[in-house]
Amino acid sequence: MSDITVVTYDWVPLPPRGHVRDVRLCWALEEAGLPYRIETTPFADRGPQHFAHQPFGQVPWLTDGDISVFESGACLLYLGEKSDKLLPTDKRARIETIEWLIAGLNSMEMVSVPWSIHQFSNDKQGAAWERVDGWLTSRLTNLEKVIGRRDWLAGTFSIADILMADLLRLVDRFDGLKNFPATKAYVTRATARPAFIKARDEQIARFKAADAAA
Ligand SMILES: N[C@@H](CCC(=O)N[C@@H](CS)C(=O)NCC(=O)O)C(=O)O
Repeated sequence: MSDITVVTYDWVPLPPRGHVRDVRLCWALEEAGLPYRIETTPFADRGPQHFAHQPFGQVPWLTDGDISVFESGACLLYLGEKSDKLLPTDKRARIETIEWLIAGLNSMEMVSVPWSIHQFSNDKQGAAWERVDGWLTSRLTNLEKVIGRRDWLAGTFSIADILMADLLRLVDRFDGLKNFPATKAYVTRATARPAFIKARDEQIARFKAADAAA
């Protein structure tokens, strides 16, 4: 029996709306057809209750009965255990999914996040920007070769694609995929899925409702 709650902020400023990482969890839950609830935690005032679940004061986390999981990658792995639509049971496909999930987090997102911070800050001059832009270009050049040969990273659609496509769509938002057509097509393919559209649109609607209630 599933009793899953996804916890996210009660409000965020406009720029990150649609990109807050609870979308990864909701996307996965929608793909798997698992029931869930959303709960919110204050963005402005992060108290001990928040830090008890997420030691960095961030979101998302999920709870399932008395289990609490933080880090979007860990949450995706946790949800993957509940559905082979998210994480295959075949041994080879399973480890391929896990390696691509971790590659998304540790080889791509560690580069795409600093790159996006430069973009959000409109700080695109100087040595630091050149370095991070070159770093991302190098990662995307290698990823492009892989994605050009397959629809999904581990054969069939999985949590690895949820993670990878979600981080890449932020790069795409700043036109960072313009020289990487296969990667751009991959993001388009992933984000055309009804489960993603529902998860993203509901996130945007929630934050808009919070504006209206304020
Ligand atoms: N590695 C974490 C990153 C979480 C993260 O960056 N969350 C953002 C929202 S998407 C956040 O809470 N930002 C506010 C902050 O860092 O204080 C994960 O994947 O869950």
